[in-house]
Amino acid sequence: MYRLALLRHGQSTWNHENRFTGWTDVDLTELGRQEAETAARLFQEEGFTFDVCFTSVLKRAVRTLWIVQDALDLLWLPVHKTWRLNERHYGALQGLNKAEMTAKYGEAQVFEWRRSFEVTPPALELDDPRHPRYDRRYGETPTEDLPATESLKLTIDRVLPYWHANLAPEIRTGRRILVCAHGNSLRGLVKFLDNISEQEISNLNIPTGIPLIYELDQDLRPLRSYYLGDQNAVNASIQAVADQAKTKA
Ligand code: DG2
Repeated sequence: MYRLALLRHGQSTWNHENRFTGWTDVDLTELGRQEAETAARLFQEEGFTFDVCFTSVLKRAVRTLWIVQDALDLLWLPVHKTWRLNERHYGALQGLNKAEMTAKYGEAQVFEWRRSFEVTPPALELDDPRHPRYDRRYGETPTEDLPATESLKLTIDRVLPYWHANLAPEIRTGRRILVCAHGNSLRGLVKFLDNISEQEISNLNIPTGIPLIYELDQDLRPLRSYYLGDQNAVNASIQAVADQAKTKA
């Protein structure tokens, strides 16, 4: 049996301000840092250690990983960073407040933007300075691969090749891997691993800073998956993500 550890980064400044974030490179809040510390403590208490780590090229995930590695005295581990684990690109919604968008466009529209499988948010213009083609960290990435918006489907289309080419082979060698990524890049991975339908995936939310463990068989099919820590707190955090776009009553 193999074990795979997934971790969404701790609370970011834009999670805190309730803004669509996507590829915007915001940092962790103090609470986000504490969440990463808590995740590390849970790993330690449950006897987890790692041989290799994977993360996105966005600092909220990278810093979460650093905090976990530091707390586990594993700063020496190899770390692979890839844009393929980045958050789903939220297009022109990036920077906008989720609850304000609900007040303006209604709950159904915002739910569709956040949780439908195939709908893409309005795209960034090609000449928008926020377009990833102007960001040097994506300099090695073919321009046609760089999104100006992404649905969950499109996110999965660029996460899965990385799973097949990098993550799965690493797991098969027996190395214990930690993947520190984002709400939607992880939803995409979970959809694939658990074979969740396009309808059902709308109801799946991943909380910040709580380790999600998969036990996998020889063919990397899930035997079981579970969050570490207090399950009431886990459920409350999942609900908070689901409710993020609600307008204040
Ligand atoms: C959030 C997810 O991404 O937002 O881009 O706003 O995981 O990087 O904080 P993350 C964003 P929702 O899809 O849950 O609205």
